[in-house]
Amino acid sequence: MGFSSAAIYVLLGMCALMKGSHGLLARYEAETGIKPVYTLLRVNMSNNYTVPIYRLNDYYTVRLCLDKDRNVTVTNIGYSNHEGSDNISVSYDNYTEIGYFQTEEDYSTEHMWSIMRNSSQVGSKTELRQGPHELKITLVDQHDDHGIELDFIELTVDDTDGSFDEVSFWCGSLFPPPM
Ligand SMILES: [Ca+2]
Ligand SMILES: [Ca+2]
Repeated sequence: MGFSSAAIYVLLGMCALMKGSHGLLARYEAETGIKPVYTLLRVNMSNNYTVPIYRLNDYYTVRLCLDKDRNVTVTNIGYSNHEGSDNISVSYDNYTEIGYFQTEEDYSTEHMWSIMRNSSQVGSKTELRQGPHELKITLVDQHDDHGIELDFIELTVDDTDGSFDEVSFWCGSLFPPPM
């Protein structure tokens, strides 16, 4: 009995530590809040839709509404790519580039837009101040004329006191797209 209680406390402690050190995962489908004309039906992709970023310097932005100062990490960006690889820049508020990733080249199949790929973490943890921010994803270099399709964005947000609210964090726009 005593051992079980101790084990539970150790487990609880580990959970708290994981939450404190890694933060919470906040996920946003790229097609959320965008007019249907700008989305593409891709049944193998997350939530069945993507958003094209095809031409050089085309970009996608998502608004963040910080209820307080928080540390935010771009943990993963889901995308699909056609043929040649591209360089994708990720920045905050139009000027602070936190990093970039290179998309995976693939000439193997006709269905490349339906192959889900992951950027993994981009840049390092950034402290964002309370208030509105904009996360921008820009096609800065491309090796073909097709760019990428953006599927989803995953951020890890530090939440030391349990006050994080994901809908507010995405400025209230965390809803499925119109069908
Ligand atoms: Ca491409
Ligand atoms: Ca999607």
